[in-house]
Amino acid sequence: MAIFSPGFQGRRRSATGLLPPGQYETNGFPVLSAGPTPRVPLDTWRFAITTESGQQHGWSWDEFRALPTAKPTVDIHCVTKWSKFGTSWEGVSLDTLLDGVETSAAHVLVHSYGGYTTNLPLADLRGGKAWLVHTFDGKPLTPEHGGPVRLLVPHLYFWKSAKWVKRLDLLVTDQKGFWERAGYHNYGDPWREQRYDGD
Ligand SMILES: Nc1nc2c(c(=O)[nH]1)N[C@H]1C(S)=C(S)[C@@H](COP(=O)(O)O)O[C@H]1N2
Ligand SMILES: [Mo]
Repeated sequence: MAIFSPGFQGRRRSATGLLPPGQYETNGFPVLSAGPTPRVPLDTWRFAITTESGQQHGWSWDEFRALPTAKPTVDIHCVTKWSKFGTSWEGVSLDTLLDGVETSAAHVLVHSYGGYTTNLPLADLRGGKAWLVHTFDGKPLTPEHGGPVRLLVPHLYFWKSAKWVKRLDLLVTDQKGFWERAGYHNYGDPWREQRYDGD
C-alpha cells in the first residue's frame, strides 16, 4: 500500500528535509571550479587507487562502467552556503572500488584531472557514504559538474566532492588538499558548520 502525504509533489525534494546551520536552499545547480574545466576523453580516462605500500589498482572507462552501480539521492551543501536538496546520481560505491584494496591507511588525498586535490579520512569513503558518479539526473555528468566522473561525498561540504577525479592516494599521514591548505576546515562537516580551520 502506498501512502501519500497532502503536499506530495511527485518527486522527492530532499533526502533529509533539513538545512545545516547557515545554509540556504537553491533550486539551481551553481558551478564552482577553481580553474578551467579539463576535458578528459573516455578512451584515455583512467581512475586509480594507490596504497601506502605502493600498490596501484586501476580502471579504464570500460572496466569502471562494468562495475555494479548505485543510485543515491542526496542533499548537497556548499561552503559558500547554498544547499541543494534531493540530487539524484548514478555511480559506483567506494565500497565496491575499495573491495580487494589492502590497506591500513587512515587518510586519503584525492587527485583530479586539472590538479585539484582534497583530503578526507578513508572511513568517510566507506559504509555506503561515497560514490564515484558518472550520471546526474539521468544524464551523463556534464564537464562543468565534473564529468566524466566525480567523487560524491554528500555528508561533507561539497568541496570534498572532487570533480574530474583521477586518483585516490591512501596515506598513513594526513596531507591537506587545495582548499584545506588555503584555510578551509580539514574535515568540513556541514552539520557542525566546520567551514574554516578552527571552526
Ligand atoms: N576538481 C575540482 N573539484 C571540485 C572543485 C574544483 O574547483 N575542482 N570545486 C569544489 C567545490 S568548492 C564545490 S562547491 C563543488 C562544486 O560542484 P559543482 O560545480 O558541480 O556545483 O565541487 C568541488 N569539487
Ligand atoms: Mo564549494
